[in-house]
Amino acid sequence: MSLELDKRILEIADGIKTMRIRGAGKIARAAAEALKIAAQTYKGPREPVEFRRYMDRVAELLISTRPTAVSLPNAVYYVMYILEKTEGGVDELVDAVVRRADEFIESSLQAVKRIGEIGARRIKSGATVLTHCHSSVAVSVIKTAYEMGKIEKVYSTETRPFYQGRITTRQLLEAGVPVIQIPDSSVRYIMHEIDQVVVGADTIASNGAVVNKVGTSQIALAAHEARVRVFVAAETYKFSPMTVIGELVQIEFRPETEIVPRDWIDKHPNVKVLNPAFDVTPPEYIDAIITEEGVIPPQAAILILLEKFGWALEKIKHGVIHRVEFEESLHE
Ligand code: RUB
Repeated sequence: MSLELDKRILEIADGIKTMRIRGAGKIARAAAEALKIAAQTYKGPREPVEFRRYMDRVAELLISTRPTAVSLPNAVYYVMYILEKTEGGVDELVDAVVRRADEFIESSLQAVKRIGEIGARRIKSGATVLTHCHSSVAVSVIKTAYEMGKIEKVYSTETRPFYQGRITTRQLLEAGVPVIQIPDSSVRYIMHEIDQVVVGADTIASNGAVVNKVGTSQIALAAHEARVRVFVAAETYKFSPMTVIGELVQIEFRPETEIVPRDWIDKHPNVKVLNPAFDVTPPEYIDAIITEEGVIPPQAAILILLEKFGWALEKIKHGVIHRVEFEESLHE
């Protein structure tokens, strides 16, 4: 018989699925928080094996909510790994999960701040910057650069169909940054005014390809054509170790009703509507990736993976990796 989960856990899972909680970093932190709540509200048998089984169930539920951002499974595995490392009774395991979740959340927030500082140094004085979607990390870079007096103005795309660009615009306005909201389709027209593009990432593959909000690759293409530099701001837990062995990143397709209203679909039953939420920008169109560890060329993504996942990569190569072992090297 499976235990009933605390309402807050289900709310977080549903929040991620329905995008009330969104953005790769926030999703990761929310998942860590849900694991913490799960541990704190465990009411099952006082057997460690039962507690582990229950936590596995919560972990699987969280990972199943959205497929593209690797930050989500990376965060979950990071927290869950402590269950492999901790001995003792259920009380000890609960404490360990709570501490581990707090540690992830804290280090994730620190990383966002640090990338803001490192990234701001890469913004040139008097820059006009273009950003896409809403990335907390990209906003952190832009805000910090603005505080340093470097930003003249920012173009923020609407980011159809979900309009996350409006969140970016609002946050930048609140910080006093001059910001202009533009439709996604005007990016190439506006590109001659842009000095630098700064975007976030959901997942970075081992070859340096960046998976981010759909439209990012078109922006990168237009920037490339206009010789405008493209920077990706991303914490190291957005790098995907499984891509080292050729696993592809799954692109999420969201409901058609985000694109057109239900009654329109009903009136045009033969029209197929597609709503891919992310796309892949090849490394050739990216100038640098700004992480909390420093700035790297996209081609050096493998070095981040080797540094953070080195031990696990050996096992991945031999096909004997399982997700918890994986996590060990991620954070050592
Ligand atoms: C959000 C998106 C963001 C990245 C990075 O997509 O693509 O650019 O997740 O965000 P969605 P952050 O709105 O579909 O989740 O820097 O905040 O982690």
